Amino acid sequence: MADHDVIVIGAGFAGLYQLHRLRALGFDTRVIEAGADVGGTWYWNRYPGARCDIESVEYSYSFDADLEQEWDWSERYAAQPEILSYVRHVADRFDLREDIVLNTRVESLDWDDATQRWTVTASDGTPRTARYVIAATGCLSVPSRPDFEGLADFAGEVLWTSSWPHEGADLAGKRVAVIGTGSSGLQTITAIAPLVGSLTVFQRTPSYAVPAHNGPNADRLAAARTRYPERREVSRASSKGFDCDEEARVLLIETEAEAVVGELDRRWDIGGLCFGSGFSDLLKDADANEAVAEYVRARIREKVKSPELAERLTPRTYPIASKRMCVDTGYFEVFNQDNVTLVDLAERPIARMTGRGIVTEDGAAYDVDVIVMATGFDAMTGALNAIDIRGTDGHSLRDKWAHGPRTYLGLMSAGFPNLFTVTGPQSPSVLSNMMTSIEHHVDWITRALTHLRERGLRRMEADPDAEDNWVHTTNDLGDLTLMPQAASWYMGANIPGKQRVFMPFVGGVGLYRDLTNGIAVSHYHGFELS
Ligand code: NA7
Repeated sequence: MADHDVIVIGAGFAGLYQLHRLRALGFDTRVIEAGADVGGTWYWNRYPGARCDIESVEYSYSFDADLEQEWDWSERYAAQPEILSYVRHVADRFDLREDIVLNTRVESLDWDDATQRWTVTASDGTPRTARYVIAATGCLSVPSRPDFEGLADFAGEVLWTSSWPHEGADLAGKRVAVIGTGSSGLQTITAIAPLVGSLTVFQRTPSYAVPAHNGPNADRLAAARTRYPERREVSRASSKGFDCDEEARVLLIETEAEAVVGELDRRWDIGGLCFGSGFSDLLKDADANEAVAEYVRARIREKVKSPELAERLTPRTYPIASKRMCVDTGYFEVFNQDNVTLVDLAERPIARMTGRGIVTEDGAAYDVDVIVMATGFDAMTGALNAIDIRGTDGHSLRDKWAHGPRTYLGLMSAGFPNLFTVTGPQSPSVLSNMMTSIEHHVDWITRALTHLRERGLRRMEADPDAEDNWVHTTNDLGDLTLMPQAASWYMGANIPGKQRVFMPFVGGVGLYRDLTNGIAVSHYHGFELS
């Protein structure tokens, strides 16, 4: 039996940094990773056009000043191969690989009250125990694979953006269908449109997208390198975890319409997700939201030549930013190409797949060589629920979370001692720059384990009352916004049968950081330590 101080599940950005921190402090730590290499999200999502929608000088580790200075980010928004090279570089540079077990999926966790340890069962059959388990399992790591009738009969190739073949896929000249128009769909569609023979896009809900204005990064990188520490501090204190020039302007009290448009123009020209940070009432007031949404709709109309097509590509049924906004580079213009067709599933839903392609409910048949599924993820809770986790008295986490996740601070769940989650549900994670949130959680957990060790303590658990309060707080805060109005993956709405409950903490990264650090300083108020 291999016994460790800590087992970390997942060797993505979170798991690697967690290993680095704990090992430096002398904790015997083992990371177990399902993939054949490190990288997590960036190992699996290698579809054409895959790219981060946070700027590279923000979406990178801040824990090592030399690393910040050494690594060259070639573009404003890094593409997947460059991010994967960076993760691999970090694993090598900090000698992390020796403590990582690859190609191994954790299947179950069982808490033993007598020994105060977790038994970790994984696909390699090696028996392992650990005092602490840290789930660095990612928020978008379990693909949603809709059960389309007849899919098995399709004679062509089916490709999933979330597990794209490592050897790549030759789409040149082929008839390709893409199902899904979230970030992955938009990026794939834009990248493959110039090379495929024909492209048929199956859209259930149109996305709001802001321009990336991607490009070479030399000037931005040089500027960032002169002030990385200050920049990171701003990001840590911000609401979204990246430096966004957050002016607290209130759209509805702006008396001059030109002032609103001027600010939106300014942010549109800068590009990226800071577009949504100009007005503090964007997600609090329906009229303010509608004004910004209408601005973006007008931009879509400018890009798409056919007014009818533009209308179909225009989101109207949910508030802007209540789902993750997409960041695009020429997505809408793709629909001006003669060989690109949009199928609006709101009007004609998919009925089934056949040997030749896709048939919609109105009987129209779309014959294709390849179907690309860009259908998203079982977000936030999917990866944890995929593991059979049994806490005190054998209670299951899946059962506990059947009506939505229940955590204290998104870090622990009552009844599951010594089990921590990095960027878990009810933390800001998916609403933020994931790197800022990952580093904060890893630092917080590391500090907690050090606190326990220094005091000869062996067990930490969320108090049920503190957890209840946190669940209410996150739900109530969510309800103060327009976000629950969208049928989004933040709500679990994309997974049939999943409880609809708003999962992230909307209070912002800076507030959450102060709160959680304050709780650590107050000797972990709301946790039971023994
Ligand atoms: P998303 O954003 O969940 O997008 C998935 C897309 O797939 C979305 O357009 C869905 O439509 C569509 N979808 C899902 N299931 C179906 C079925 N059954 N039929 C038709 N269309 C379907 O996932 P992404 O991978 O694009 O992006 C995830 C995150 O990665 C993103 O937010 C960034 O943070 C990076 P729907 O909108 O549900 O109607």
